[in-house]
Amino acid sequence: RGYHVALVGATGAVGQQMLLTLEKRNFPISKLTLLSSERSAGKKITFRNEEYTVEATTPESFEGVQIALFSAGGSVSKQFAPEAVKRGAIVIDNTSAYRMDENVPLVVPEVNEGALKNHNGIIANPNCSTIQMVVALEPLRKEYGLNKVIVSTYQAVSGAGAAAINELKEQSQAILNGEVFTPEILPVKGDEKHYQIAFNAIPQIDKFQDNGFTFEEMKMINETKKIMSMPDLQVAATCVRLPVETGHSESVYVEIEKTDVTAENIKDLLKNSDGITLQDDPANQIYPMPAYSVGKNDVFVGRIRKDLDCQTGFHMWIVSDNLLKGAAWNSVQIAESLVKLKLV
Ligand code: A2P
Ligand code: 11C
Repeated sequence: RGYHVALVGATGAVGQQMLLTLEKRNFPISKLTLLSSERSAGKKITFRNEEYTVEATTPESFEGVQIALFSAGGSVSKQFAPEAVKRGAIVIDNTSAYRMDENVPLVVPEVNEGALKNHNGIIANPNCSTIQMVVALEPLRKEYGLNKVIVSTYQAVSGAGAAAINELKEQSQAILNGEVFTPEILPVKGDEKHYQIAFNAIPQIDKFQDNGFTFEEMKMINETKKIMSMPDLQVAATCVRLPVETGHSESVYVEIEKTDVTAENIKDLLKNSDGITLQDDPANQIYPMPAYSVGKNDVFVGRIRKDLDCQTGFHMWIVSDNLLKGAAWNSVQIAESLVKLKLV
């Protein structure tokens, strides 16, 4: 008993975490189809003690598939998600291909699980840095109202895929050995220039847009408004890549509507909110950090404090495993919600 599940991008950094998450959650699977590009076709992957052979993705790969998880880049989703839907599958897409499409729900279950009901075959999983932020913002919106969000991110290289993780490790080793190296992947594989990431910080994630923001920053801005159904929310973002392997961190400044709220009120609220672990005890040096978030599904929040000038302003520090809540876990959580809501 279970569902025929296909995983596109099974060999990638996120795909591997999706497999581990499906296994950990004991998701009901009757048949599993593992897909990649031609490059990895034939590769063996073990899942629940059974060996599977990875296949190259074709339209026919989706025959009989009920749930298709996509994490192989936007162009692959654009090419194959409609093929999967045509054959009766529900697609959970972890790329930016369909996120802003008004016929596609963009879902973080803690925030807008109900939006799943309106799906037309494709459900979009938001960008990793957006997901962890909205999990922390939603309780504030509900309880106090939300006017403004300004976020600066400190993002891990695994967000840019397996090749970027290798680049960080090889560069770090080369620098420690006094060897020369040539950056090839970061900040953006397809962009003209590449910069050292080891022992550095790069204020560019994805390509620059005409308005001076990067695409990653625009994703955080537009996706937040859509997920929270707040088209008029004021949001600004600055996204920075750090030499951290996994775990995105965010410094977030919010202005709420209610005027008599204290930092303690917000701590109490977030402590009791779904998907959040509060780590906020400055006296004992307790705060979230990416290295300690790895392998965990929750969003970690700390450093909550009231702004010194603005009565309704608060600062906080939000950390989560970008491959889990930011990608694999949120996708599998969407699949679990579909089962729970009898939508599959
Ligand atoms: P492959 O191993 O064949 O390259 P990452 O984000 O870690 O770089 O992973 C990207 C994932 O997307 C990999 O599983 C990769 O497979 C897959 N992929 C890349 N290009 C395609 C494609 N054209 N069709 C299907 N899967 C693809
Ligand atoms: C990063 N947030 O850290 C990006 C990766 O839109 O799903 C996720 C890209 C996306 O590089």
